[in-house]
Amino acid sequence: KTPGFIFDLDGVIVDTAKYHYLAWKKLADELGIEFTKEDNERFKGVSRKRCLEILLEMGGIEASKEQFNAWLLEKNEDYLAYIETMDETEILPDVPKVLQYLRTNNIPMALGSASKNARPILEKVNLLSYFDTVVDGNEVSKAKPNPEVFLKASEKLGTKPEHCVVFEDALAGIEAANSAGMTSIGIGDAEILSNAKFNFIDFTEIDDDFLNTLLDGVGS
Ligand code: G16
Ligand code: MG
Repeated sequence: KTPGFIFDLDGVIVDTAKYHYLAWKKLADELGIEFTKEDNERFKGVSRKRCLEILLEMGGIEASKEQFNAWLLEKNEDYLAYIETMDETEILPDVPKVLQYLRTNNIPMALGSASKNARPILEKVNLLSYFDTVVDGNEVSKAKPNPEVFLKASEKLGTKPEHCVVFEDALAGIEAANSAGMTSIGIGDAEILSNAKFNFIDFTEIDDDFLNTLLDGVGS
């Protein structure tokens, strides 16, 4: 049985975390909330709505529903302005190499992201065509570490969860993959992503041999 490969977007395929940070930082400054790059770590893989809830908790700010939604919109408009000029140069190292290898071997591939902007970003960096299906923040109601996003991706790929491999850069995403019963691969700091089945700093460390091991081991 052929395995299904599922990729997170931010932090795995492209580094949009820096743009999310700039947009949250701008809003935090306006609201008089201190917001550092370390704080931004907690926002990785987390839905936009949940991020704003955390930010307001940090500042001890209560907001009406209208105000809350206005700030959500403002953050997203700023974020969209930052990603407006994104292109292929922002793809993380060796990602196309891995996608191409899997495509050559006819491996079904899905995107599994918390972002509602996933599709336009994939279009900008010219990688949309690699994915058989895209499951993003518009389709899921339960955020990572809930496995909903990855279970939906495996369903759309027609591949059982135990035959799926997930590439993730966020702790919550690794937890989601593990509780879905999938093979989790942490991309980034192995100490932070210690519960991943395999760890790599980035895709430059992933070679064809390792991919072949996955193809043999997970699909059988
Ligand atoms: C990404 C980011 C999160 C971001 C979320 C929602 O998730 O890691 O920081 O808050 O998407 O993004 P948007 O505001 O564009 O809907 P992932 O799952 O791709 O890492
Ligand atoms: Mg991510």
